[in-house]
Amino acid sequence: MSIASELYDAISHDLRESGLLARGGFSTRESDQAPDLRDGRAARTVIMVGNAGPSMWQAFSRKQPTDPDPLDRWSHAILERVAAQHDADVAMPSDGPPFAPFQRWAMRAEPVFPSPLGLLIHPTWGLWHGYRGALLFPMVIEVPRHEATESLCDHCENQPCLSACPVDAFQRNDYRVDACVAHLETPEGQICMTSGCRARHACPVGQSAFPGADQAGFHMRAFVSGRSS
Ligand code: B12
Repeated sequence: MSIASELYDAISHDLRESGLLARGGFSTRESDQAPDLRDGRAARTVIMVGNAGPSMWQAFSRKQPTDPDPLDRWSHAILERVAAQHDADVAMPSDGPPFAPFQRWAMRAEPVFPSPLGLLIHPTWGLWHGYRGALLFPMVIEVPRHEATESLCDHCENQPCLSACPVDAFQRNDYRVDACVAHLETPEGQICMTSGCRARHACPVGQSAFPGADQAGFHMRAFVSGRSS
């Protein structure tokens, strides 16, 4: 095993106690629009950090932070700590506008594809996963390779995600955010608020990766109150 993959493994290991996952990475090219590091060096490798399954929520809830944007701040602190150990810098998905193109980076890092909802679909976790940040490195690091595959959505005949929303907020290539939020503020919308987006639940892939009502409710409340994710 090369030193470079040992570094990737060390980062995965450092993240694990916080329930976060190293989710692949890539060597940058101009079109990635990766920002420079704070000290001006160019980012040569990006490693994505994210969450899937219950582990992040378990670690986060143990801390019970009460500050505003608690999950973003908690994630940021963890990423900064890991970055400091490995001569890296941090990019956060919610920093902006302009936002860093996290979904495009994610597609470079692992086999995820745009679903009809706009969210990326993962072959195991379906629509139940997210990105908490990215680590930017000034050197080239060997990262896990992923085979070229195709999106599971290409073989999904009925695309139930597109018809599950009670107010048809998701149309192909269009997400009517105002209709979604207006519904979430009604009594009928409380089922989506407390147990997660119906359209995401309708996807047959990764149903067992649903993180649980606590976490889903947290994200929905954050989305409605700040229109953030
Ligand atoms: C602004 C934003 C929103 C806006 C607008 C989304 C939109 N219509 O584009 C609002 C506030 C509505 C939103 C909502 C949500 N979002 Co949002 N959002 C973002 C954010 C911060 C910036 C997007 C952007 O402009 N990027 C800039 C462009 C240049 O980057 P890009 O990667 O090339 O752009 C891609 C996206 O715009 C995407 N896209 C196009 N249409 C849509 C529609 C939707 C619904 C989404 C999510 C993406 C999307 O296609 C582009 C090409 O790949 C990203 C984080 C980030 N930095 O990317 C999260 C992000 C896209 N959101 C995310 C999530 C999870 C959500 C929510 C599901 C949150 C929740 N409740 O749990 C909700 C959706 C509501 C629901 N029903 O549940 C995740 C998606 C993860 C994934 N599996 O793909 C991201 C990556 C954040 C994260 N921390 O992981 N979001």
